[in-house]
Amino acid sequence: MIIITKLKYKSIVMRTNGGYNGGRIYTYIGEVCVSVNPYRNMTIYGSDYVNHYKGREIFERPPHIFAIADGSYKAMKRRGRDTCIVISGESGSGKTEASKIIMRYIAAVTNASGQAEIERVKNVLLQSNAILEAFGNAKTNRNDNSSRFGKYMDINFDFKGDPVGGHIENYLLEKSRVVLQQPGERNFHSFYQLLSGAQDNDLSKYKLKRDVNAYHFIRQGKASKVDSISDKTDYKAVQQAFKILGFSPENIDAIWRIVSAILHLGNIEFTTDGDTTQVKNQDVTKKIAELLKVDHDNVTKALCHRIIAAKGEVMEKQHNVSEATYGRDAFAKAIYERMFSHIVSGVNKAIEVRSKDSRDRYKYNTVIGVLDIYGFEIFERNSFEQFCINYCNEKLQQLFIELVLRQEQEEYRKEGIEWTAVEYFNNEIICDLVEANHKGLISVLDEACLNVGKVTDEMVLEAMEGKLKGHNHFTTRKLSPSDKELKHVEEFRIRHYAGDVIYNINGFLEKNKDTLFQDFKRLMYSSKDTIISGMWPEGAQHITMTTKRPQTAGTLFKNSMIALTKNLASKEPYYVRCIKPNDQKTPVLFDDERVTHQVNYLGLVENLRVRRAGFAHRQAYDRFLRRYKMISHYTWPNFHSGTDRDGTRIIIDEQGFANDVKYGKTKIFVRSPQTLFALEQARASLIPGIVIFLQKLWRGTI
Ligand code: AD9
Ligand code: MG
Repeated sequence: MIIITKLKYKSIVMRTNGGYNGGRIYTYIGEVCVSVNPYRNMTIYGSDYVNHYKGREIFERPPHIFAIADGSYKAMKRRGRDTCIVISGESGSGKTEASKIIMRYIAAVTNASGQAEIERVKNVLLQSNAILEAFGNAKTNRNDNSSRFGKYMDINFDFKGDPVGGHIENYLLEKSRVVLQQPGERNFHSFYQLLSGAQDNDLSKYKLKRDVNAYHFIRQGKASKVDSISDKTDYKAVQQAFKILGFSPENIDAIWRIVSAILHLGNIEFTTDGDTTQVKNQDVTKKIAELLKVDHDNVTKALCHRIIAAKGEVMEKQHNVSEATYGRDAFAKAIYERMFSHIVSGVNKAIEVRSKDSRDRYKYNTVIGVLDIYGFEIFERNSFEQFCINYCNEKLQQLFIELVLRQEQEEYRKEGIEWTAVEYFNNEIICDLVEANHKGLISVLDEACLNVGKVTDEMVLEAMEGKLKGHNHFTTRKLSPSDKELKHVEEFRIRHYAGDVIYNINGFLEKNKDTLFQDFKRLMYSSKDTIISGMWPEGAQHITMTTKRPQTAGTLFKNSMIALTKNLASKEPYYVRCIKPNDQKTPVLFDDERVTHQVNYLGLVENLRVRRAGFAHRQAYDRFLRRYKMISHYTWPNFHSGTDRDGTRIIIDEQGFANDVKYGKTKIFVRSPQTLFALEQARASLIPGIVIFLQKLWRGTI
């Protein structure tokens, strides 16, 4: 077992005595499951393990993520509670794998009666991962299969506790990756899957060569081959999953045509004679027009001009080369993002609660939500995307602090147990730094986006400095000239709960504004392919119609995060905290320093302190007595002389644990896990004798 020991005052570290290296990758702090990425396939998820954990109480078995899945499932089934499992940890720590393990567990323990519709739902839920990962995951320098979107999945259960459907909410896809990748990174897997996996005739239908290096948008990172990934096999799995989810052949074809059109878009070059800008390689725009089923002239027009309406008059404005390149990239990003949302809607259609019957039952029934979102990340160069991702992690951390501490405190109060609060760092101040109205970084960015005059990223940074001077978690070179780490004037630093991150302001303004020229929207709406035109309904708007300024990317994200945390807070939460053991993605290295750092910033130290100051375990008296009554002659085989609480007290006193427990109104609180283990051992050592006793009783020889 991995033991979390206290080192000095503040840090705790996971020791590996037969632990991580011995394959024991899970431990608990209270009922929070801490998971260390094993970086190798483990044989601990098979049906033998499922049976071992099914229906058990959390402390009855060695720590395992199955116990958390089972805990949330039991709460949902027995007590009718909506529950959620929040999986957090930095990039590459194992969140997505954990979410899949949880879903597989739920699939394994449900539908005992083998109903066809429920089998379909389970299959669809499991298969949806292949599709979402193909289009939403990518190789980064932190993780070969990094989620570049956030995913919250609700699974709906009927009154019998069988899954009848679900719903996926996706959060901010990192679409900048479509046009730009850092060295060592890749674009989304889908592009490479298509080139490796499609049959020759399909490739020629999409006008593609098999060679990754032929396409600018997917070759920049110079990392097209990833050892741990087979794009060819994954392509097959995605095609299969599309079919299982009921995507029509036309729909699947439209999706791959869009992917192909994006590959071609990246190869477009522009020329100018000073006055007019033109596409240099019209053979490429012709392919795009064919793939998107739009008029070729309209493609080149949308790329090189924009139509603007001023005072009711419609004018054409030429782009210069850099505007045209900007437009091309914005177009590629936008159509990928729309396509991704279209795919998520398709998945949702396949998993929505179907039969009228189950929809009616669903009204009375419950959900388990599973959250798997991009982890905290620090790159060489951090931009708007990291800013959003890290803010999201701040919000989840805040929720963890609040819920774990609040729940704990509430329980002690309810049960009448004395309690002294434990100090902890509340990261609310960092959330406010990002999201506060008027003064927060997103507000400052939005204000700059609203300005009609020419605003630059540098001006945004100055406005931030003006508003946030003296903030403990924000600094720039100007605010802190002696700070050696801030090497460039365009950088700012946020002191996140998980560490300092230096962001480069360049591009923030544009990414927040997220402008896509109307011309592209109209172009897509004009597609003869109804699946494609259906993705762009706003293209129907006439040019002279004034449109309301759309919300900025930052504000949309902020609002979605606030809604997400509110939703999670309304459910009974279960936590999985994932730890990355090293940066080399290897199963053999347990880097103490890296692990200690994560243990500290994840608030596991405080979590542990709360549990230590409080109680490691609590159990209702009747359950406690049922489980341990055999270890005392006063309570076994029968206990007649008092309440469940009296019986519990007899056992505890007899075992000599009186000083380690407190008696609440309905539950016993046990301070140290050792007491619980000792009780478990006492029970386990008696079981063989009890079996013989019961056999004798059965045979009538007693
Ligand atoms: V990110 O924030 O999306 O970049 P995650 O989701 O935290 O990240 P992921 O689950 O993708 O990390 O895990 C990274 C890799 O670690 C996987 O591709 C596996 O190779 C490996 N991994 C993680 N958990 C397990 C596990 N329980 N068993 C085996 C694992 N391998
Ligand atoms: Mg992930």
